[in-house]
Amino acid sequence: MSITLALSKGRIFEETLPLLAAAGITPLEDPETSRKLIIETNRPDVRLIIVRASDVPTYVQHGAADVGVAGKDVLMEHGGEGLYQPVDLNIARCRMMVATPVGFDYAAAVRRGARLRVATKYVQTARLFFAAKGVHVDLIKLYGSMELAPLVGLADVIVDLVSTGGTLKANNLVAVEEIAQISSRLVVNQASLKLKHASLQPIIDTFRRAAG
Ligand code: PRT
Ligand code: MG
Repeated sequence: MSITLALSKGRIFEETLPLLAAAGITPLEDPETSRKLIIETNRPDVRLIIVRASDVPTYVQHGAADVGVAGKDVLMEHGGEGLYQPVDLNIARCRMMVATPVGFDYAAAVRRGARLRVATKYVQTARLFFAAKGVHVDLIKLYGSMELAPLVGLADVIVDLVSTGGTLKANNLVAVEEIAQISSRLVVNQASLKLKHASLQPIIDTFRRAAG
């Protein structure tokens, strides 16, 4: 039975390549240069589909892909419904943080019980995080460049991913609280795991060993 694997271009594709290699899977085209969204591999029974990072859980949940690689940030936001998450691949690591302009007294605003305007692409995750802290927030959904929002008065704080910290620094922002450590996970469609167990289990096992 054939296997469809959902990946996003960029860091997830690049960091998954060595894991695919360990499983004897080589893509026949490079998604960075090819315009094809379905990429065949050296194995006639395995193909890749190239989707937006935030769409990977959706394709796998509905069985349009049997397996995929998605960041924990994306999985927290999606909810993980219908997905089996057997392996932390330890790739594309970063941290989800609350960040503010340098000089904004976040701790004092939280103590005061101030209502915070939070700009983020992770509205569900941010909602749960601030609710658990008892902080009142107005959530502002953005699709990118969150770092801009506090600089132009759209928000008091942002919730975004940070790896080197270079983007925050360049925009005079500072991380003030960690929400979660992020890495990418292997996600598997629950029905596929049963129906295609013979083909999927060796891939899961190899990824687990290669991820260390
Ligand atoms: O880019 P696109 O809009 O298509 O989608 P995407 O941003 O969701 O995809 P992509 O490929 O950029 O990210 C895929 C996954 O990589 C994310 O879901 C995370 O799990 C993971 N990851 C790891 C990161 C980062 N590190 C990261 N640094 N994703 C994004 N960033 C961004 C961050 O949002 C911020 O704008 O990089 C910037 C900060 O980087 P530093 O190094 O300046 O701190
Ligand atoms: Mg990106």
